[in-house]
Amino acid sequence: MSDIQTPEIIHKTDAEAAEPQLQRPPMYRVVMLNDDYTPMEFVIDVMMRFFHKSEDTANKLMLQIHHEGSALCGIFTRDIAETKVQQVETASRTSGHPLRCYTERDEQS
Ligand code: TYC
Repeated sequence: MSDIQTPEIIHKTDAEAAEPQLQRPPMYRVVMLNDDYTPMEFVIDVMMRFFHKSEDTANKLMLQIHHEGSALCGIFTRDIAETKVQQVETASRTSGHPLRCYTERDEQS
């Protein structure tokens, strides 16, 4: 027997090679911030319009932001998260309010 070590070659079957390499996309959290000026009703409306929250959930989230400073509105793919931030900020500025939210990578997903 020869001492020469040959590298191990791993062959994939045709079926394995044809398998799509599926990976979940990175996900992004949209977090809304408190401020002293945006009316509570406007925040509730934004939660319902852009994040599809029920009135009850929207009200609870608004109060959470008001008391704690911020709350999670939803977790989305990057493009959708960035679009939500744009939609909220455009609607807020158009109505003359300083409401802000931001997006951050969700490390859990
Ligand atoms: N703090 C605001 C007020 O007292 C209400 C508010 C709640 C503003 C949530 C922003 O994301 C917010 N009118």
